[in-house]
Amino acid sequence: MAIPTPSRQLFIDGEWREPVNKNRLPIINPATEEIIGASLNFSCAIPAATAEDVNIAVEAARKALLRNGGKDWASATGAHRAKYLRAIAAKITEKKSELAKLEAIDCGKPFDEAAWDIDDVAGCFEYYADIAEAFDSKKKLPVSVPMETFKCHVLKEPIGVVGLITPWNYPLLMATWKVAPALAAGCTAILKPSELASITCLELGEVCREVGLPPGVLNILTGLGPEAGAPLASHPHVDKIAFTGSTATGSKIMTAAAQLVKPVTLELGGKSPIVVFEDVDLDKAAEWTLFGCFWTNGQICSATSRLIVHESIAVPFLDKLVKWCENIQISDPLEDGCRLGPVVSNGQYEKVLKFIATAKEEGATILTGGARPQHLKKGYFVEPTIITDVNTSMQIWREEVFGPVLCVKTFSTEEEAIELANDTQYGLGSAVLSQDSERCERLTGAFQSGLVWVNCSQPCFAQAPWGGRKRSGFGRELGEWGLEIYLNIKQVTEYVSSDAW
Ligand code: TXE
Repeated sequence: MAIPTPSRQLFIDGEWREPVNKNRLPIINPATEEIIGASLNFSCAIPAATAEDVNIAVEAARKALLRNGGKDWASATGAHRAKYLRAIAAKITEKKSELAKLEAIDCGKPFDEAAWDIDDVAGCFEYYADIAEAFDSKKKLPVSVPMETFKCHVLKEPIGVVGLITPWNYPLLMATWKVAPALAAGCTAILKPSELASITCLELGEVCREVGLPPGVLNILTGLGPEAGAPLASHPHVDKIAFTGSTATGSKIMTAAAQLVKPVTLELGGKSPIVVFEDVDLDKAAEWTLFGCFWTNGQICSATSRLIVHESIAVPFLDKLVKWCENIQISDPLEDGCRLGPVVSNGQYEKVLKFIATAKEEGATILTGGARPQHLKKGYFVEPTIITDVNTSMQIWREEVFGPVLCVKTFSTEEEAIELANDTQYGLGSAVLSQDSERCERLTGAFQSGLVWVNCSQPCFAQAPWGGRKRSGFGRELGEWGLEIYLNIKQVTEYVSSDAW
């Protein structure tokens, strides 16, 4: 079984380096509540970077961006950058099983889901290798202007050194959604993964070393948010911040960036609806509903965690959901057949149980689940939970839980369904399940969200834009849009007449 060596350090300027203050943070397996490696007689711990390490990493990234002698990352050809992105993809595929195991023990997601994630990581690097090959920052994009005495064109150039701050629910995949397009665009980067799940991001450093990525192009600093993330967000030589995480932290990052008028993109929380009409096939609809909410142990920013179901099918539909929930295999993520693992940490476990307790106090009914599964005495496990008798002022309807908890409301008319779906401060995803394509089209237009799923929930492709509205943030990752957020647009206008001005 792959266990990270205790010797991983911060990855700066192409090398492993001890953090300046030599501090480390223990990492805990959420399925056993043990420090990872404890049974093998060592305690695996991640280095805890601080502002001093951030300064060193930013300097390395700046040097790599604009090294003298034409060997810099920013002005290299797209084909040159693509070569490295492809090599990273190939190495990740080679290490898939090891990386999936590390992901599963670090953040608690079932091994099979972690393995899909690693496939997606390799796919995303491959995709941005293709994009990098087609992208040329020196290409003049003509702009037609109404005066013949002037010629105008646009250049799309890398934005510079970027800070990438990422969460724990898809540790390596969320990092990749940022690292791959940033590097494809010609930016150099400092990645700060979540302190709750950093191991696979450190392994990405090893992959970069093995493929010979030029020093300083990608630097990886593990550590706490306020100690390592905040100095990165407010660093004067970091040109842009891309963040995925909570709305509260996103707001802090935006405030810090605003002091320097630094661009940010934010992918934040959600409370996405799934609207189920009376004409669905109940089995298929149940599958998408459960997958949409409980995948990754319910810790997905776009989880469709508010079920809005037509009143005429509510009883048989909920019966189906409950039966399935009661049969799901909840176990150590590495056990064969595991479908639901633990949530990431003790803090998250307590938070989820508190949400359930508050829902009960506010008068909701726990239809199934609501507690730790009885057969598991250790680990941060929560049963898949379905909550009914919910009203729209309850916390469980309004706030993101980030755990395996689905809350339910019924509707009678399409207008009511739309109103309930949009009754949220968030705007990341929305799903509609119905065989009536015109109805699906109407809901697609009415949903106030950046993503819409029709007759499904959660599929995600490297080619298609991802991002939210309202308090779910702004900016789009993935696809060609994911490259644009790492580019500056430069207007060049030339006076071409022989007449004196
Ligand atoms: O998130 P944070 P946490 C939601 C989910 C969860 C809650 C809290 O509801 O229960 O957030 O999780 C770094 N300056 N999501 O506390 O704080 C931090 O180190 C700069 C939704 O883990 O947002 C980590 O790398 N950086 C979400 C990253 O921010 C700071 C996924 C995310 O941590 C910082 C995760 C600071 N002041 C949680 N403070 C999604 N949208 O997918 C923290 N960080």
